[in-house]
Amino acid sequence: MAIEFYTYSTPNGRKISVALEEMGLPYTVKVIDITKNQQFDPAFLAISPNNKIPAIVDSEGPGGAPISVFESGAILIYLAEKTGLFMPKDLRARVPVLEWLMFQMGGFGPMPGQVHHFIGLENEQDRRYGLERFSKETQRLYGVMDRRLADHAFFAGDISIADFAIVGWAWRHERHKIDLAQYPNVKRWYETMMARPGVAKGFAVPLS
Ligand SMILES: N[C@@H](CCC(=O)N[C@@H](CS)C(=O)NCC(=O)O)C(=O)O
Repeated sequence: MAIEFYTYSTPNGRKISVALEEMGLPYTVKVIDITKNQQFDPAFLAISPNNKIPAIVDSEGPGGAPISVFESGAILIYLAEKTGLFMPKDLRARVPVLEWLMFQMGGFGPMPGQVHHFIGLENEQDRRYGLERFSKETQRLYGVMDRRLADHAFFAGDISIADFAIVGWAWRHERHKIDLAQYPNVKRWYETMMARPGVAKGFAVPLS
């Protein structure tokens, strides 16, 4: 049975379509139009109590019973555990996957997300402080990623769910005003990721 994938075409939603495609898991898209407040529908809140996409329902969960999962990081870990793909079993090798996944969840998502918010404000006074603060932090995060990728092909050695999480946000680099030419290692990694058929399909599948 296909996994039900509740989503919209945003960076957090795209992380999961990329992972599902790369893992070769069958899924059906259930669009939650967050521009029409569908994320507040009681049926959706029952599986995603924080009223945010993405969420999944896997009818073939652990022990064969259905399970729902919200929060994109939790979904990525669940899918990796389910398939045995894109996250090593060995604890030492698993640590960098979790580190870079949490780096994305706690920073490289919330920070560029704030740039997307403040950049859209019309009032210059409201916009200036937030845009400056979150743009600086976003640039710093790209610097951190560039240093990591100077001697790693992917964030955790082999390609992993951490790369799927990060590419979801790097996909919007133009929106948060980042020129990848200034971060050559990120650029090389981004182009490698986008050239993968599974990643390309994950970004092309209609989610809205
Ligand atoms: N930490 C959450 C963040 C999810 C998130 O921010 N989703 C946004 C779209 S990218 C959303 O659903 N916003 C609707 C709302 O806040 O009402 C995750 O990674 O799953």
